[in-house]
Amino acid sequence: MSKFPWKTTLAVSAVLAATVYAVAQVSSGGPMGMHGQMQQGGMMDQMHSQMMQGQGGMPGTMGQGMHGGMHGQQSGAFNVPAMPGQDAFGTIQEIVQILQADRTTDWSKVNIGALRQHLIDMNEVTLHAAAAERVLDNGIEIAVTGEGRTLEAIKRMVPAHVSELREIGWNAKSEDLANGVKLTVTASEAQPLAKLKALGFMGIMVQGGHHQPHHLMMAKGEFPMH
Ligand SMILES: [Cu+2]
Repeated sequence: MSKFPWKTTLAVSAVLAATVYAVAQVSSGGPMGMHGQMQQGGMMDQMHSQMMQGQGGMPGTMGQGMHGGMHGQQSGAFNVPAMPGQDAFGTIQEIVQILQADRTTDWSKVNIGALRQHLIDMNEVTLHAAAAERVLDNGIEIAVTGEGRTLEAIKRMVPAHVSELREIGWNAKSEDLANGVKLTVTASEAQPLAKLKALGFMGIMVQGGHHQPHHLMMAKGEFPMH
């Protein structure tokens, strides 16, 4: 009846026994399975109660992801997973949890769709924009280009980021290109040329800590969209 060679079945059973088996109720059909189940009974009870504690103690609001993850790694025990999925998904989840935990949230203004569009912009600019960097005598010039959705994201994000850079004391400016934006950063004592060259487009884009508060404002409908 079996289509699979015995050795393969045994190997699969072994893998199951070593991983999934200890936590969940797995088929007790194989000889290894039966053996493992009997030996690990006590351990399963222990892990089960750990899982229950983890669920009971899980905070429902902000900071949960990172804290839970670190805790899980340190203890090395089975626990509830901390990772929500993709980074954008997790970012939105965290913001929604903050809004839900805040009694003053004005749901008539909340706009999670706007935050999602911004996170798509961030994805486009970070992962899909082309960045042609040219080193000048006293700075760096970067032609950030793309098409379609990527181009839209570049036009929104790069000039907005220049404003943020200027606020934290950088000599930055942007200029429209047909297929993107030209970003120019002039070197200074605080931002020497060697550093600008090393940072390049994305190293410059991540300067400042404005995204986190801006994301919350966008979600609350308080951020002027471009
Ligand atoms: Cu952002």
